[in-house]
Amino acid sequence: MKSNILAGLSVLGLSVAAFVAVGCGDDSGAGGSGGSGGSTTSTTTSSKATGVTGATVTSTVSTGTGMMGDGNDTFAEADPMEESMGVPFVADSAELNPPDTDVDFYTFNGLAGVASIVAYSKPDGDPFASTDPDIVFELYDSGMNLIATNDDPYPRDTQDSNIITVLPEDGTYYLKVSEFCATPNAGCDAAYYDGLDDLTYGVEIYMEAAGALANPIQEAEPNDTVANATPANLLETTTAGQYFATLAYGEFGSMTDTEYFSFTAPNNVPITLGGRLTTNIVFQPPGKTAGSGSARFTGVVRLEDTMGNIVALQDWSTETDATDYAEITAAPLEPGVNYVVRVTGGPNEADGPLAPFFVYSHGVSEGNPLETADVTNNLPATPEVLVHPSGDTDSYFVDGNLGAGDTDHYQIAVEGQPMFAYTCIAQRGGSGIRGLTVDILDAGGDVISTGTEDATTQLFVFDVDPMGETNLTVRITKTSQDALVTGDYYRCGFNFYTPQ
Ligand SMILES: [Ca+2]
Ligand SMILES: [Ca+2]
Ligand SMILES: [Ca+2]
Ligand SMILES: [Ca+2]
Repeated sequence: MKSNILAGLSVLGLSVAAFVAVGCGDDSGAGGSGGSGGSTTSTTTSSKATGVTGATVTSTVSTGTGMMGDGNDTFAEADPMEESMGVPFVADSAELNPPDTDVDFYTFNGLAGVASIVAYSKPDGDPFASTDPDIVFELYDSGMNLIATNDDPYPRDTQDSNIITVLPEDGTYYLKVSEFCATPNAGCDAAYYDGLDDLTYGVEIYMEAAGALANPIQEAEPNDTVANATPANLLETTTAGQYFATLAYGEFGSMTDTEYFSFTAPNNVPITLGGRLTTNIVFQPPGKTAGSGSARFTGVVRLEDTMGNIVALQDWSTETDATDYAEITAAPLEPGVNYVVRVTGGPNEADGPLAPFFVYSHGVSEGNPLETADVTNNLPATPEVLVHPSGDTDSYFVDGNLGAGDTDHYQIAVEGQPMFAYTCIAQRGGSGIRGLTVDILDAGGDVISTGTEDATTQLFVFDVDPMGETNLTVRITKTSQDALVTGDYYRCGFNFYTPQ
């Protein structure tokens, strides 16, 4: 996807995620780094993190199938993928050349069950680099029927595609790889192609049935009450306190079918940056043209403790946008406490040729630095002064809470930059906050920018002129709290920049 607006959105969103990933410890090599290492404590950082040890596959097997005169332009010419340790792969020397017209077809031996198909093209640490192709995946069954598509992953933490689906049966599948600009109506200009200087990519396919996923959890029916919830604890890596993301899945027998998964919040995740233990739970959208291929939307998702408190709730039952997805983001967890994830089906998705399944990735991590002056930051005269994360002089990140009657003020330094952007998530991350509002105040207390969130609108404002101010004050308020949901958490990121 090439949209500048969405790119900006994702870059900022990524910054929030990437900073969270720092909490995993720099020694992990994981986080937002494109799935290397295969371990992470956060699904925000990368859904690729659900793959096990796959990162070594392309580097240990050097001969590829993608460069053989590029004769793989049709189903009939599809190249069989190689396979290593149960992971079908395309070596990362394959090319989309020329990028505006080339498409590459492959076949692989698919195994029934949950699967994660991952592209590797963008350079490490630069998941939106304009020098490398913006990959799009299309997955077809043995009859060459389209069953799933992904341009950019959900959540959009890179432009390297990631299809997460449940393969219906063992057999041959086709994977079509193309540049986003080669898709119909992409409308890419010459400058874009001029900027591409590395056309290579690779593909790896992690399947549960091949033992190549870190922590796949299939529901065990019946799991329709808290008492018979399917156990879905996170799996610790070889590094204490670091956890693989769980990839949990099941099927909705009907629109109102409800399933429970249980887990205990880990009590040993390192908290080193002033944050708290948080969780992210992200569902893949259904349908074949932009999603997993499932025939049903995910409706209502809840995170509950065993006392029945609803920490987070995401009601997606009226959501039918093909590329929106249910997520719980930045929800706080109490270490050592038991929780359940409660999942209820949504509307039928006519675009989905596969079973009415759901699949979600679930990770835990230290969140952004938590607000520390909840009482004094009520007043604009005494805002809480935010500090940059280590090694980043353009951004600020904070997690906070808005209790009844609460107002939070933060001070951020402009650092001489000509533009800034900000994003926050509360309701759209499952918080009970309603009507989250961010006002940006100048030194005189006048509002120079306002952003609001509701059930269908992400709070994301960009290209804001800081009006020559040295510091800006951020005021965060809400209009109400959902009657059912106890969680009143929010997560924000602020980024100053020079427009390109
Ligand atoms: Ca080709
Ligand atoms: Ca893409
Ligand atoms: Ca406050
Ligand atoms: Ca507060």
